[in-house]
Amino acid sequence: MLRILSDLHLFDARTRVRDLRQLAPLLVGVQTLVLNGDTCEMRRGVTSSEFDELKEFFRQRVPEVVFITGNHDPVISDTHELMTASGRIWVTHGDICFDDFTPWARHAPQIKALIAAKRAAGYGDYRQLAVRYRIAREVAREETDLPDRTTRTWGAHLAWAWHTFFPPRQPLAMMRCWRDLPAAATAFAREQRPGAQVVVMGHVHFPGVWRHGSGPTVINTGSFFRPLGGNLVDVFADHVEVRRIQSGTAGFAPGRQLARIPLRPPMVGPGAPAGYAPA
Ligand SMILES: [Mn+2]
Repeated sequence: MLRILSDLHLFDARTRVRDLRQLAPLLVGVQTLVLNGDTCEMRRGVTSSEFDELKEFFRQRVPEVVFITGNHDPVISDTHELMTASGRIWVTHGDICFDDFTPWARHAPQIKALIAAKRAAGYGDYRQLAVRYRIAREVAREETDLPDRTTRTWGAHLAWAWHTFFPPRQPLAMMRCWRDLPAAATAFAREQRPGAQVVVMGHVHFPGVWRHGSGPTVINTGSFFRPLGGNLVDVFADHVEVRRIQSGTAGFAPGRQLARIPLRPPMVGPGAPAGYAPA
């Protein structure tokens, strides 16, 4: 079984994951683990030995691990998306659904300026996924106006809260993104990944399952932050399951099933999406 998690935000002062071993119950029986972005906070305070330790933790427990990039870990790998189940499932972090990636960020003006400079420099059509991924990951590497997320003191928490909730433009922008992501993901999938029946994203930290008209089912896996928490996605041969991630004294574990989505037979032969031969 292939399991998708996202937004662990390891090393961030507010993630509920304080020790990697808390994650062990989520890895039992998993053949392929897909970490769909923002696995760790790489832009401040992560040493290369901490980074090696976390990669090793997963690789010791799961036969195959796929690290997909997010805006907080833009250099964790060169993988920005995954098409799985013969092209029926599209997995990507989700920031590329928004023209300015993280519209709720306090440093949104800097993000906008970096994007504008790259678009003016002729990176290509901004509607194209390859262009989006390239610009998004370069911007994430170049951002400098970032709050301190990794210091665990009351002063640092207060500064973070102030920077996150004031001015209130920021929480309002975040709620707009909660509202807009399912429709944006549906539109993007229809254009760029028309064979996808299921789209799995994280990024906005708002877990849920949506379907707009005849579009694909959009799943958001939330995060490991309070208060909304997260969901996991399990991919089987003929269906997808969404389950709540529950937390207890033993750490995090798969909880109750929230949705079960049957997969249509894979598209093979003439008319199948180019490049997505069945595994
Ligand atoms: Mn993100």
